[in-house]
Amino acid sequence: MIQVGIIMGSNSDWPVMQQAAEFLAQFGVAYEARVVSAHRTPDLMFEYAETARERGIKAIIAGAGGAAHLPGMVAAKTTVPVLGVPVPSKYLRGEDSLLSIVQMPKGVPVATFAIGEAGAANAALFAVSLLANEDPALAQKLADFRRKQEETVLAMTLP
Ligand code: RP5
Repeated sequence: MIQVGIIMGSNSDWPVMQQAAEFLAQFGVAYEARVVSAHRTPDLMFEYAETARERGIKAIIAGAGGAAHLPGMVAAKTTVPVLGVPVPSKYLRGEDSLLSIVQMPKGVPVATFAIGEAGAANAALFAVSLLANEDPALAQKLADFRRKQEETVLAMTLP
């Protein structure tokens, strides 16, 4: 059963959002990835958000660039946690995306991550940690991941 939905405003967002998919795959979390645009396919966006909970989706990672309304509008139509990823934009380097996603009015939260690949990766890791609350095996995988990461940094040398 699909546990995490990854959605994005355009297929041009995929090089960034692919990071989220790769991390979820690494942890064995079942996910789907779809293009759902707030501006270009608003009816699909509403349908996706409205049916997410009944389909068993536990978290939605939503990435968009520019006037990035997708995460906020999806959050407005579902109580499934929405994790927003600002995708770098052509002219404002994603600062527009970040500000569009992060400044939600009180009452409809979107957990907002860093601009770009790091944000997509961390959104996936955050989704894993949400799922790990109810899944001890997944919690162990997350602890192993952190330990390996720590070992990698401890082994770093400088010229
Ligand atoms: C947004 O517009 C998308 O999320 C994308 O980041 C941006 C540009 O889309 P394309 O013109 O590349 O389709 O809706």
